[in-house]
Amino acid sequence: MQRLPSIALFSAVLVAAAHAQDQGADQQAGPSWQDTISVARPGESGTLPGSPSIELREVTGDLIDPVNVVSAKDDTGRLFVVERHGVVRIVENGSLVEQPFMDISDIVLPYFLEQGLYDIEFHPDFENNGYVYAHFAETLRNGDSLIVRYTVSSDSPNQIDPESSKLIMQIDQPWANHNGGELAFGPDGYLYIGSGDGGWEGDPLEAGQDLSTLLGKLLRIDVDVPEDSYQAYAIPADNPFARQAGIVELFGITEEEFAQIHTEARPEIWAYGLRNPWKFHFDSETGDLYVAEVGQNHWEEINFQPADSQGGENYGWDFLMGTHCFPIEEEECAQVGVLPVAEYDHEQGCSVIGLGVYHGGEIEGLDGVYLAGDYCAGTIWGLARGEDDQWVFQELLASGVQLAGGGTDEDGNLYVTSCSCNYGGPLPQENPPGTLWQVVAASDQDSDTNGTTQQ
Ligand SMILES: [Ca+2]
Ligand SMILES: [Ca+2]
Ligand SMILES: [Ca+2]
Repeated sequence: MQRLPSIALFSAVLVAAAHAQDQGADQQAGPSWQDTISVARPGESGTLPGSPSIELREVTGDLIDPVNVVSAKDDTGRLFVVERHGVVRIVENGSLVEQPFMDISDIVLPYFLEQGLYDIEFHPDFENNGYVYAHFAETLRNGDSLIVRYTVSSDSPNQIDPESSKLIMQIDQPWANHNGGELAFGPDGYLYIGSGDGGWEGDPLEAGQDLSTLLGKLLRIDVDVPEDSYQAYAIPADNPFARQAGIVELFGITEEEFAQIHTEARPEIWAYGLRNPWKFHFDSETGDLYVAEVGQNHWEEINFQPADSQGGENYGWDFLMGTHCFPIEEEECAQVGVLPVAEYDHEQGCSVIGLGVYHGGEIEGLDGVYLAGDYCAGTIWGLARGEDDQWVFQELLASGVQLAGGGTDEDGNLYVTSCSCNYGGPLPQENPPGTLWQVVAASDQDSDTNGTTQQ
């Protein structure tokens, strides 16, 4: 029981899990839950129904540690490339615009590889309100995560107004690693925020399972509050922990409603049990959500959340890593929460980089396939349901580049970024330049051995 955070007293799931762990030694020998689950692993899960074949085509180089690529979905066709040191560059008609869209490098802390500017997202009504949200490690607060809203300049659609900043949220960061960082507006119009477990290794804060902290979570907030409100955001009424208990409610509520009351839980939480959700992506057509969860030393995993999810999923950290016990040496453990649909081990990579769901219409067999890559190995896999409805996780490309991020344009075409960036430095500006690539159909003529082509 000593590994359980106190908040677990409020969680039937966790108490049950701990009970099962305590009883582990007494369990009758028999098939473990791990023998009966289905999770897709590369090489073991078959092939994708449409047999897609891809390569990477260079769009532009000369980027400084590019970690994300974003579309404003405003019919301008512009792509926005997030550089880790705090700058956002525009790619228009295939070429890099000289003037940055945004430069907040004076307040962004990029010293550790997992720090810096993580992502920007455009408000769903960006065309009318000009709002852009940035998530970054801030210098004065020694790397604490800030989510700040900026407004596009009234003089130029290709620049934010640097004076327009409005603080939306601050998340204290006890350690430099595991900061999550991804932002996305869901089909519901709410802003989703990926937040890591705080850092170090082994989740020393037990943040993943602690509902009283924003660390180790997927958060969901409503940024559409009146400008004169004292709150920078509101809590969507249907967030799973939005309901706060009042004494007057003691009578006349159901057992199910009691089970949903967690008096210490942060109402911003949408899902929990996460270690470092560095990237997550919604499918722009179905609303399904894919969370690429960076694991610790052994397994990388991808979690699938269907569009009709009510939230409140526990993705298992730090009871589990993928579908395996944590610590890994434990041979038996309880199944906790929602298992990933795909996983791969560290023989095949080191950190999963979610790239996005393809809907570009050009690459045969790739429509609706979610792509993920690996930062160390450069492998790109495709994830989708096969003909028997089982998940298939298939290698599509050995790219040979160091993958860092990915995203789609407004037509559903998929782009990925690569860097030459490593733990231990140097600073982003001193690294060899990074590259923006488009995922395109493989053409046997002009691909080199790495499956990448220069423009
Ligand atoms: Ca994003
Ligand atoms: Ca951290
Ligand atoms: Ca998990």
